[in-house]
Amino acid sequence: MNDTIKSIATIMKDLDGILIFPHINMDGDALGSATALCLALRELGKKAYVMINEPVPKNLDFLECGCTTDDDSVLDDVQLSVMVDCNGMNRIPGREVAWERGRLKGCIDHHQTKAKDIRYDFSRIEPKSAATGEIIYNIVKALGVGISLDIANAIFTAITTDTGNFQHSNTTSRSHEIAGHLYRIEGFNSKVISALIYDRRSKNAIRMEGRVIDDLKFYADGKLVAGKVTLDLLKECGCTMDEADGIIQKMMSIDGVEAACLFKESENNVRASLRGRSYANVAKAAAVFGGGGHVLAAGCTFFCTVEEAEKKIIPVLIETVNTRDR
Ligand SMILES: [Mn+2]
Repeated sequence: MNDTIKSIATIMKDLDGILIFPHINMDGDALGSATALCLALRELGKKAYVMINEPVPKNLDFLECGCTTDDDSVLDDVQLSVMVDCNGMNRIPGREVAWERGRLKGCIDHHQTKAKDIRYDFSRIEPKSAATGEIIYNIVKALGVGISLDIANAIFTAITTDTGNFQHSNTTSRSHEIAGHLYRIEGFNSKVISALIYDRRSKNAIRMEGRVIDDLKFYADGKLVAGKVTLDLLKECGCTMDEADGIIQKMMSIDGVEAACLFKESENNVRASLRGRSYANVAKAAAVFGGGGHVLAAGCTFFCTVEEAEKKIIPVLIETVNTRDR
């Protein structure tokens, strides 16, 4: 059961000492939503932090406004721990101790798949929202806080990144309406923010992308495309995994492709990022392997080699692109 925006704002107004948890491998929506909420709570005079345990991706460094910390003991008294853009403990690994410090637990998210291992004092999960940033925008308004330039930049980042710059099918009139309001905030400039997010890729990252694209495999008459970013490739190109962002969008831009799968190898596991174009329910395919996400954007994790992961998931994805069940 979803709590209302108003009741969540009322709960938050009464609390102080709030830790906000974006998901691991934070993206623009996770960090943008967390930052916007943190800044709004601070506007109300509250002590709030965004709890992270990994570096902020380079293309999101402009969101750093003193909100993030990796210090578990940053607050003496934590009255609320709240997850944003995720809803399960598996999405905040390494931050369990900090999470448990919150006397109340909350969740604000837009992912369709819900974790069963966790109980919240309040939660709001809106799968129809293009970004968690849209929900946060409404909470900020319900808190009675004016949208500052920093909050506007954070919410815009959340929405532009999760909608693929307003191109994905999750984009709604509301996404544009919220963006429309942000444009009216003094000093807001979408061009500047977009350039910071999208136009700062390194030469190495572009070269790595070329290597991945050279090596793509196609299945099911070109309806499915799969690629991989291995540890060896990262090393050869002098890149980190966050520099692989955007490759899957390139794969999806190929004519005739209905679904894409990008394997990302790390020391401990292989993450498969999945995208669907129109009818391929990739959340369902991800769920077969214990993953989840949105109907057209999902992911799952394998604890084996890339080749073994390929063997497991490619047949499922071929089935997915060959089935129109929605
Ligand atoms: Mn999101």
